[in-house]
Amino acid sequence: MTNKKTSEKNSSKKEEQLKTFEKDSTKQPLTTRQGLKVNDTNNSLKAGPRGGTLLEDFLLREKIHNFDHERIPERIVHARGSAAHGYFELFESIEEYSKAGIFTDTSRKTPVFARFSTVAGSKGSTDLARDVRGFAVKFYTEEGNWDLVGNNMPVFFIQDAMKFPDLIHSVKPEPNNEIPQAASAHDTFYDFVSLTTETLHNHIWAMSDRGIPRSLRMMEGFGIHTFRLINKEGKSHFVKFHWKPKLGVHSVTWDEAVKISGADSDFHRRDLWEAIDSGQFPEWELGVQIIPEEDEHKYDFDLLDATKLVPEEMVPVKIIGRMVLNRNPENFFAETEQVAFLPDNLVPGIDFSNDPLLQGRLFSYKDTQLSRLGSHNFHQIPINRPLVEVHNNQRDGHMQMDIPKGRTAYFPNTLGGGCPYLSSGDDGGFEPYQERIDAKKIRTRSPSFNDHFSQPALFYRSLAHWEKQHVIDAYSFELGKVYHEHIKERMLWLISQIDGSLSEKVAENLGMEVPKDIEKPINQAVGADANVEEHQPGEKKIYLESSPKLSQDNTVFGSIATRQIACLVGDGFDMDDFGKMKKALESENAVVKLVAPHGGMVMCSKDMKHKVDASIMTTESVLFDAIYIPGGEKSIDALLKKSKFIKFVNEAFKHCKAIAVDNDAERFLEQCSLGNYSDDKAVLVNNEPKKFIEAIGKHRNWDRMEKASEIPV
Ligand code: HDE
Repeated sequence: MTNKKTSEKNSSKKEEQLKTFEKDSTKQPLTTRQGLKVNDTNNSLKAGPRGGTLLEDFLLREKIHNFDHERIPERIVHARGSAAHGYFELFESIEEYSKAGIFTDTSRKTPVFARFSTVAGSKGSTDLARDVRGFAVKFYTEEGNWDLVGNNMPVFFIQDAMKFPDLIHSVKPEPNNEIPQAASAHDTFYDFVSLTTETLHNHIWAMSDRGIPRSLRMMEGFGIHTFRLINKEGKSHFVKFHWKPKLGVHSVTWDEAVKISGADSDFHRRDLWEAIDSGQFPEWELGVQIIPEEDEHKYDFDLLDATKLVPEEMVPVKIIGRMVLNRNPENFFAETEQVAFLPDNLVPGIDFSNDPLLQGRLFSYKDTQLSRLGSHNFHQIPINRPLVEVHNNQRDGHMQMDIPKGRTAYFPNTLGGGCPYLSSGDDGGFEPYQERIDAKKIRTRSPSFNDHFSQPALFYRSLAHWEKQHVIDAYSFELGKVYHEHIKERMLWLISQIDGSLSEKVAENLGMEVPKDIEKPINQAVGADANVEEHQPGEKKIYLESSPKLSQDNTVFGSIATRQIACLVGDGFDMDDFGKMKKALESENAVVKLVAPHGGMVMCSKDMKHKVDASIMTTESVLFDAIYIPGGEKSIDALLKKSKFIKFVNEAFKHCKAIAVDNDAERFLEQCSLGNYSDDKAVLVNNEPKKFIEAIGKHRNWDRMEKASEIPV
């Protein structure tokens, strides 16, 4: 057991380790890479003031040479990402299941580095693409690094690693014209999806609100694969990992996502950075679903199939610890870009299952880091270094940063005293789980993976009415962008396997009919030699009517911490109204911003100057969670003179956000297109701040959705 003092020390150990690599140039002279002080970094060395540049100019050559090599290949998938440092702590030991120190020692604070990402887009693409989000966490444990490299959805598109290049090639920009960027709504993606029925489950998650999160801090995370936990006695249990955000799971609407992409394509990155910077540290609880080995074949689905989830109603999630992110990186490239996550970074007490997707990942990540980071010594980059010491007989290669001492680089040896020596399991040595195997070597897919429709249907059945409407809209948008009729037809047929009314509504939006049946060109994910009949998607089963935990309607509500509130003000705004509201909102840790007709300063009714956070010209309604307009005759007149304020409020109303106005600000609402809002629970006129706070805490007023869809913005 680590005592409390040691635990605090451990949590800052990674920070200390990174600090030894940090470079602070304050009060330092500019030098070359060799440490030579430089007297001019503005002019190259020339043969006379108007003459040619001289080859001998090593200052010019060094500067340009470094510049030429600044970029490394971006990640093939998950190129766009943002990350932060923090720690993990365990609430209670689960030693009956795992011997891992991180799961048994409650006195530890384990440093972590978490990176969130989109999948399809390039490094500079928008944060708000409809996409799966990566959720990768590196734990710097006392036994070495453990990486849990997951996503924000509990299932994956495909079942076998062999299909990954096909999936990614289909969703990425099309190879002839490199269009579209960070978007799944195009022919090649739907050509593939419609032929590969196993994709249907992850696909409907991507079409749901999960595909467009409000914040990276408001997403769940999942390890997806079934892993193993191994206890001291060597007994194995299957496990699924879950991250549950303290702020609940919340999303934006598609209309907002599209507009945010234009107004601030760094929306998620900025949100994460600012929350941490302001001391509002994002937090997730870690949960485990534990399944005894004996129960491996008890379910209607295969635990090794990554396109299936285990409903929480069938196996509850046991919360065992929490992760807090409390420090932004010092340098994006050195940390967020160079971090290398590897699903094969394991510690004793955790092990792999035979999930064929996971097995393929164990090869891919190390391989990809090599081409991305350029050297197999990437583990020596500060962000990737474990906290424990590393000793082995591996040597040399590009960018070796260590200076290994001694004559021996082989094992066994006597000349090096037999070191570095081997550790037994009792001494913390990693021992693979001894799984019994008696099988034929065979290139196939298990028939137990063939059920492709039951779980997408369970997901859809479990959604609230507003979530279902968003799914209908998303399918209609995405398929509406597909050019080829036969692809749309196949998709409509597939969607009809999820739910008849869903496919009818999508078909209506597309101006098409749902085909009654289609020829066999589905589920082409089988080899030429395989029995195609045997590999067709199986019958839809209903083993659970609904799984309420899958709906965002049942997430955590109430907190307004870090929510962005736009206060629309002009000169003369009522300071009494504003002061009271601001105090109430800030006491709940919301972020209050003044949006005015101009930049600079704005004057309140008490003749005090207030700094404007954004002029109406530079900001958009979609960047805020709620709107407040204090009274003040002159202020309201000033707002009414700029039509963009009207659009601002109309848009917030359309997106079902809370709006509060005081005194003569109601005059402003009357000019907007809200219709009769007297019974709208989230349009508050002259109400207590408490009511406004409650409305923001509900995230959105979805009861307004139908009416809001008619607002012409
Ligand atoms: Fe990945 N994946 N993946 N993936 N993945 C990569 O590795 C790959 C899969 C995930 O923030 C790459 O370092 C294969 C599932 C995340 O740096 C690459 C297969 C899940 C990240 C790769 C999968 C993920 C990656 C590209 C099918 C959720 C970003 C850059 C067998 C459980 C990590 C890199 C970060 C990144 C391969 C499937 C999550 C190419 C072959 C399933 C969060 O190696």
